[in-house]
Amino acid sequence: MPDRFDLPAGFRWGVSTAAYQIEGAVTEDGRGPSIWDTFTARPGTVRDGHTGAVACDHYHRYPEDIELMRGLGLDGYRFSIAWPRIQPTGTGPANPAGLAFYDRLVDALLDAGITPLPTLFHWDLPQALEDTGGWLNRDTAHRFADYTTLVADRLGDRVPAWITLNEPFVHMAYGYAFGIHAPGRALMLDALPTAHHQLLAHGLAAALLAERGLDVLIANNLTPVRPASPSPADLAATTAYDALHNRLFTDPLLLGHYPDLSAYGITDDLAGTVHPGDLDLIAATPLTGLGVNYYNPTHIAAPTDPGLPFTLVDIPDAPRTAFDWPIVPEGLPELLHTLHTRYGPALPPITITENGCSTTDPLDDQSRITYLSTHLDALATATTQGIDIRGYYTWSLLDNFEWAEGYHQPFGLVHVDFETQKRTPKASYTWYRDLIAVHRARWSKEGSVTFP
Ligand code: GBH
Repeated sequence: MPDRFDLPAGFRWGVSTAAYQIEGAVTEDGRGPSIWDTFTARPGTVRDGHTGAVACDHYHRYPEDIELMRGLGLDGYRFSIAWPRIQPTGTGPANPAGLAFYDRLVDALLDAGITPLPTLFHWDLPQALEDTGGWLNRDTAHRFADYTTLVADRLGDRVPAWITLNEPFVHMAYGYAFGIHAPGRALMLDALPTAHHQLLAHGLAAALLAERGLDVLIANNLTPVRPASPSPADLAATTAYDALHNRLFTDPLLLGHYPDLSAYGITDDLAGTVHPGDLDLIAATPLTGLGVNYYNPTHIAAPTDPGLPFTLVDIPDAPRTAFDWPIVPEGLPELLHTLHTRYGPALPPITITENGCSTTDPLDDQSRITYLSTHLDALATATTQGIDIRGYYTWSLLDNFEWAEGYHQPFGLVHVDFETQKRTPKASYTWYRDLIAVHRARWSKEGSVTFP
């Protein structure tokens, strides 16, 4: 069986974070409010009333955090840019202090030999844009294009590859359909236009990035979808869920059209939303790479509630993370094989842009080491079966603000004491550092290094 040391030569090792989850400093240097500042201020939205106001104070402590990254020997760092730092109200000229922060961050990363991989939107929309409808408003896509121009013109000389959006499905579902994330709207299927407007934003931004000679990725949270039983009703429900979760956000990019949601019993609210030419625009700029955030598979059964054509059910017998998410490493190659079969030559090279788990063991996090090593071994089987996978960015460098769970779900290779801001590398940090070193040495010396 291939294992993680068989991942290909040149495979890129990284870690991922996101602005609102680590930066803090939410009122500093002219940053405007984001929908997460508004949402976290509302009682009952986030566990224990936690907010990202201070988070890991990365805005001030980024040099220390980059030292931690240098210690890992990383190739790349995936972080996100806070739109409300660049345009405090989501429109108009750039806030110089906001651009200057990411300028310093990028230069410090390059000095440490780490390639910056920014995500332009990781859920922290400027509140002023939410006030005019957020992603329900088509205009937000055009505002995103303007924001992209400001950032790409400033950093594009040093940042080769860009991720437009993080997990547009989760932003639609959690933010606009169920209301458990910002902006806290519970529109159920009326949230569907936010899918199209995010993809339109991607298409507009992708063209601007490509014009500047920059590589373009998107980070989709994809899941292998499995029927709870082989019954025709469960199979039909599985196809419907797959269309909504996976294909809705990937088919338009790679095939140039949406799945026919109405064929699966999903009220198709996209009809009035998609303008002529939109799909051409969304697919016009080929993705340099597809970012895949993988956490777990999803089991689906026939609907029990008339509103939706499927029900999500538990995966029987799977071990669970501290977050109670099922641990299924073989779901990762399963997902990649589905993508390979579904999209064929239209599938660009893949980068795993997130994968990881929350744990309850603060420093000796053996459960994280097991999670990461089994997923990386599973990933290696897919690379040896002809799937082009270029890199792996684990979620996350630091324990951080885990959205609706506040600081209760630690995902970091590095422990953060949120009273003192002291960073302490966990056992998984040392493990990841050694893995990167051994994998690199193996390929530079052609197999002369072995690992116990
Ligand atoms: C990502 O979202 C985000 O990009 C990141 O900001 C976040 O911190 C990180 O992951 C960890 O949450 O119901 O048991 O099947 C992940 C979105 C949504 C992943 C729900 C897994 C299903 C678990 N996820 N999910 S389960």
